[in-house]
Amino acid sequence: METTLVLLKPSCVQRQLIGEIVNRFERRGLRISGMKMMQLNEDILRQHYAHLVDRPFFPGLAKSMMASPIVAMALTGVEAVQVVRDMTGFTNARKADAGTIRGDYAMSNQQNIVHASDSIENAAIELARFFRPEEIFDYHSAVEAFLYGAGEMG
Ligand code: IDP
Ligand code: MG
Repeated sequence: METTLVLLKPSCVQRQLIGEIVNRFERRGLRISGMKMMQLNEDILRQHYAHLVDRPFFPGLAKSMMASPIVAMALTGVEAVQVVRDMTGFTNARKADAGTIRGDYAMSNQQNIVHASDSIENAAIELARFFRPEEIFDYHSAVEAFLYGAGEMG
């Protein structure tokens, strides 16, 4: 099992799509291991988007991510990092495939509804950035035997 980080961005919260997006992850069979609303600040965004701080669009990106609270989620499942990333779709929502979250709910390269960790290594770093250890719950999912075949859970 892997756990990955998803952020429901202000573009999701403001458009009142929280329930709809959470529902897509639940329907897929991902287990919600942690979930909370947070107000981000410049400090955490400079860490989270360290690969983009020198880009000209960073100030606008940071502003958009602080425009309202966000919802942080920890999602758990077999190969959850790649599964969630595939559900998220291409960064520029106008180029994202229909059927992905960005391809179904967004029109922007920046206001693209969700963040999802892009590797197992980054998922661990990002989960630790947004959650305290006690905010992530390792509970048993009662439907697991019907979500996965024998041996698939490793
Ligand atoms: P990702 O969210 O698909 O992993 P990244 O390249 O890691 O894409 O970029 C992080 C976020 O920065 C994007 O989701 C988007 O909100 C914003 N972003 C990326 N590229 C641009 C751009 O060219 N203009 C404006 N915002 C951008
Ligand atoms: Mg990224």
